[in-house]
Amino acid sequence: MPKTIYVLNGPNLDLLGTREPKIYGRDKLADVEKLCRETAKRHGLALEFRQSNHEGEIIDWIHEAIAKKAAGLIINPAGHTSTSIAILDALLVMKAPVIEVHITNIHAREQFRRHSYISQAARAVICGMGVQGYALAITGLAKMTGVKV
Ligand code: CA2
Repeated sequence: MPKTIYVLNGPNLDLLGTREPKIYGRDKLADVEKLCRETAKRHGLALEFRQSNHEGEIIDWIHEAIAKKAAGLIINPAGHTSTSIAILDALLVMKAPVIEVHITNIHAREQFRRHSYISQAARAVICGMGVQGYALAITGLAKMTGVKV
């Protein structure tokens, strides 16, 4: 049975590639999912890829990942990054590694984007690498979880 990892995407990321291409690029969320599926497959990992505009749904999925003993979790918390103690609390329960991903370099943007509650639960944070950050995160998780290709 392959190990499963979760990739969770927060609010408004369903708009990726349709608005603000100068900031977020032209790839759609479906392209990001394809990239993640290809990368996970290369590393022999099964993948759950999800997006929600609702904080509670994201928390339910983190609980699901924990209950199903996921090998790791990647999260782009989007707008919840600087506000959600609830998502942080859910992630702190997870023993498997968590990687926080942002498409943009949040530290080079507005002040309010620079503080992340989520980082306190993250083994690693990748930001500013565009959507390739997701592939890097999956490769990093594969190394951390010791999956052999
Ligand atoms: O850089 C990232 O990945 C962010 O997590 C994206 C969030 C933003 O709130 C964070 O500060 C940084 C925004 C996600 C919304 O994505 C959109 C994509 C296209 C058009 C409109 C929003």
